[in-house]
Order: sequence, then C-alpha cells, then structure tokens
Amino acid sequence: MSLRNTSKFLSLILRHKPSEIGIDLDEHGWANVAELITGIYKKQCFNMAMLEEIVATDEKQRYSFNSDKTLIRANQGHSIPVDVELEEVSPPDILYHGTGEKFVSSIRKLGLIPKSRLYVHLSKDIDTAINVGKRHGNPIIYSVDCSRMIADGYKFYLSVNGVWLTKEVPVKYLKQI
Ligand code: HQG
Repeated sequence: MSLRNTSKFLSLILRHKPSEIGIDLDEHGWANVAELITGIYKKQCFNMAMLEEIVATDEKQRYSFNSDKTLIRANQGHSIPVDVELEEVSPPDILYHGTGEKFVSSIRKLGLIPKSRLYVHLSKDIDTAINVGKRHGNPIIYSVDCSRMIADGYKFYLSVNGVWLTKEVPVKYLKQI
C-alpha cells in the first residue's frame, strides 16, 4: 500500500473507526502510538518511520503527535465524539463552504449541518472551498456571514491545521455565490 493510501487508512482509524485495528481513542482523540503501529502492522508493513513521514508530509497537516510521540490524533474531521480541545476563535467576517450540487436543495431547507461529522467545516478562501466541494461532484460555494452569526451568539473554532468549524449554519447566514 502506498503512503498516501496508508494516510487515508490512518484518517479512518483516527477520525472514524479505531475498532478497525482493535484500538480505542481517549476522550481527547489520542491513540497510543505503539498500539496503533502494532494494529496497522497486522494488516500491512508499517513502522514508526512511516508514521512520522505521513504526519510530516500530509498536505493538510491532518495529524499531530504529543510532545514525546507516544500519542497521535487527527486534528479535526472526526465522526466519533472526542474533544480535541479546539480553540474558540473569532472568525473573519466571511468564511466559505464548498459542497456538491446534489446537496443544494436540502441545504436550502436545513442550512449546513454536520451530517456524519461533529462540525460543519468552513474554509477561509474560495479556492479551498472549491476543492472541498469537488469531492462531492460539481462544486457549489456558499459564503457564510460569520459577523452576523457571532453577533447572534454562534461559536467558531479553528483546528490546529487551519480548518474553521462550527456546529451548524442556518439558512439565513448562507449565500450561494
Ligand atoms: C453537506 C475534508 C445535505 C456538506 C475537507 C458536505 C473538509 C448537507 C457534506 C472536511 C447539508 C458532508 C469536511 C444538508 C451540509 N443537506 N447536505 N442540510 N449540510 N451538507 O465530507 O465539509 O481531506 O462530511 O455541504 O477538506 O465536505 O477529509 O464534509 O458536502 O475539511 O481531511 O454534506 O473533509 O478534509 O460531507 O468536508 P463531509 P465536507 P479531509
């Protein structure tokens, strides 16, 4: 398996399904590195050097080690309920959300909801949002009126790898652009 595919597998384990290799995450989303390597090794050749390379070279900086590299977690994107100690940060006036055309009619009714993840993911620029949207087909971009949401008491978080997160975005704060 290529390192890229192993990275996708790591994302499945650390965000969605640690049971796939028989491990657990703690309440802050940390997996024990020794257990993780042993678990992945049962499926494919894997070692600490490969894990370190994935973490260092991941284009979205999806993973973090703790200081002595005995623990590892995904920085965001989870579907399982863990508290990765996200920082609550005041957002820019406008953020963007890229999605697929097929979701538009539902978004018009319900606004943005996290679906299988813990948060709605927002991007700081349109280009990033287009790339996120393309994962779901023909991309559609919404702008999110964060200044109004903040004034109305909504909270925003910034993951350590720069993804903006919020619990939901009701329709009135969205504009298709
Ligand atoms: C859509 C990637 C119907 C939502 C990216 C999205 C991101 C609705 C899809 C991160 C809806 C969920 C997350 C509603 C929202 N009705 N559809 N009311 N509200 N949706 O993959 O934001 O590579 O869970 O628009 O870069 O696409 O994995 O979320 O299209 O940061 O690290 O439901 O995943 O990062 O899809 O992507 P996803 P997302 P990674």
